[in-house]
Amino acid sequence: MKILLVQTLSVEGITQERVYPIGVVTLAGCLRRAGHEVGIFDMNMEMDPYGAMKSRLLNFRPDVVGLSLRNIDPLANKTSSLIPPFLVTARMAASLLPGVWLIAGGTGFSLFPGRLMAEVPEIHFGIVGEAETSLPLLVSSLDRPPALPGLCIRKGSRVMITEPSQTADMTSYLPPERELLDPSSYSDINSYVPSIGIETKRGCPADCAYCVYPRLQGKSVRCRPPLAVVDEIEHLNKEYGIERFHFTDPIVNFPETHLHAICNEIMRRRLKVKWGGFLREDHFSRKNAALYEKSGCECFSFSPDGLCQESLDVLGKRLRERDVLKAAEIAAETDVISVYHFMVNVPGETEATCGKGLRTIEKIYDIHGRKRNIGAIVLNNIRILPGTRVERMAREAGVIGPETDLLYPTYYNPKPFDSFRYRLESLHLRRNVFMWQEVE
Ligand code: B12
Repeated sequence: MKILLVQTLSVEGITQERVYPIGVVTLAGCLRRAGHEVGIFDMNMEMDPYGAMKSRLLNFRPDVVGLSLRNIDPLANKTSSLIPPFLVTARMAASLLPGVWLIAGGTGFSLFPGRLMAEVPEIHFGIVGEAETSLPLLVSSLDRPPALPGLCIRKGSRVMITEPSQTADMTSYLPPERELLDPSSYSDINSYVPSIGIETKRGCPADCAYCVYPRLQGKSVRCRPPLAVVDEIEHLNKEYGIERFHFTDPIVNFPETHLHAICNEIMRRRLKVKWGGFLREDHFSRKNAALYEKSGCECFSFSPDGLCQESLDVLGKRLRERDVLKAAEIAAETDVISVYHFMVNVPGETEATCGKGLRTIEKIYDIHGRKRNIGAIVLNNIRILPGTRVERMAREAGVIGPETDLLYPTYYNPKPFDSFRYRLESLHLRRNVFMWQEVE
C-alpha cells in the first residue's frame, strides 16, 4: 500500500522552534519494513503548509494517510489552538482523495482520542499511544481490524478504544530510519531548541499532579541499551553532520547509571556533540553534573515546577525545596546554561506561597549571578489536561465546570492570584536584564 504520514501543524508559525518528527519517522520505518511504500510530509517545514499538502497528496496519491497530532496547543499561557489546523488538514485529505483511509495518532491525539474522533468524522481509525506494532497491523487489516492495542474504532455513532500499548521493548528498539526524512534540513532551523530528538527510554515513574507523561508512555521505565543510543548519535553526527541533540525522555537522569553509561560512551568514542534534556534535581550531584558537562551537555533543563515546598507538595513532585536550590548551586558552578520551569498560581496558592515563590526566583538569580549561566526561568500557569489530579482539583475548586471544554486551552489560574505570573515575570526579567547590563 501507499502510505503518507503527515506531521500536522505543531506550532503556530514558521518562526517558532520546530522539531524533527521522530514519531512519524519511526512509524514510517515500521511500515516500510512491513512492505509498504511510505512517504513523510512535515507541514511545519512549509511556508505554505496547505498548498504543499495538497500537492503532496495529489502527486503521491496514497491509499492511507496517517495524521500525527503532536500538540493540541502551544501551551506557554497562550490561548491559541492547534485543533483547527488539524481538522482542516484531515478534511483536505478526505476531500482531495475520496476513498483514502485516514488514521490519526500522536501525543495530542492520544490525550483526546474519543473527542477528536467525534470532532473529525473523516478519520476512520485512531491509535492511542505508541504505535510501532499496531499501525502496521491496522494497515494490513483496514476492512476488519482486530482489537489492536490503542485502536480507536467507530461502532455506529460510538468510538471504542482498546487499552494502549505501553510495553514496546526498548531493548530491541529500532531507531527512526532517518534516511526517510533528511535530518540535515532540520539542523539550522532553531535558535535554542535542538531540533533532533533521541529516545533513550520511555516511561515515567513520577506521579506529578498535572502531568500526562505516565499516561502517554506508561509508568514503568523502559531503557534502551546505552551503546545503541550512542550508535544512533554517532550515525546522525557522521552521516548528517548533526551536532546537537535533545534526549526526549521524561526524565533523562533517571536511572542515573543509564545516563552515565551514555555519557561515558559518548566520551569514549570522542564524539563532538552537544546534548540536553530534562533532569531531576534529586538525582543531580556534583559528580553527575561534571560528567554531563564533559560529555557535551549544553543545557541543564530543570522543571521543579513548584516555587516553594507547599507548591512542590501539591504538585506531587516528591522533591524538597532544598533539592531544587542545591541542584541550582551545583549547576551554577559549571559552564553549562541552566533553564528552570515553574508553575504559577498552583492549587493552594496563598499570599505566603507567592512571597516564597518570589524569593525562590531571587535565590536562583543570586546563585547563578557569578557566572551568569542562567538561560531563562519559564513561568507557566498549569494547562489542565483530562485525567490528571489537577483536573480533579480544578473541578472541586470550581475553576472548571461540567461545561468546560478541555480540548481548547484551559489553564488553572483562579483569582485572587491570577496576575501573580506577571509579578514573577517582572522580577525574572529585571534580574535577567540587570544581570547582563550590570545594573545594580
Ligand atoms: C521531548 C519533548 C519535547 C522536546 C522536543 C525535542 C526534540 N528535538 O524532539 C521539547 C522540550 C523541545 C518540546 C517542545 C514542545 N513540546 Co513537547 N514533548 C516532548 C515529550 C517529552 C516526548 C516527545 C517525543 O519525542 N516522544 C518520542 C516519540 C517517538 O513518540 P511520539 O511522538 O509520541 O510518537 C509515538 C506515538 O505518539 C505514535 N504516533 C505519533 N504519530 C503518529 C501518527 C499516527 C498516524 C499514529 C497511528 C500514531 C502516531 O507512535 C509513535 C511511536 O510510538 C512529550 C511528552 C511525551 N512523554 O510524549 C512532550 C509533548 C509532546 N510536548 C508538548 C508540547 C505542548 C510542546 C511545546 C508546544 C511546549 C512549548 N510551549 O514549548 C513544544 C512544541 C515543540 C514542537 N515544535 O512541536 C505536549 C503536547 C500535548 C499538548 N499539551 O499540546 C507533550 C505531550 C508534553 C505535555 N506538556 O503534555 N517537547
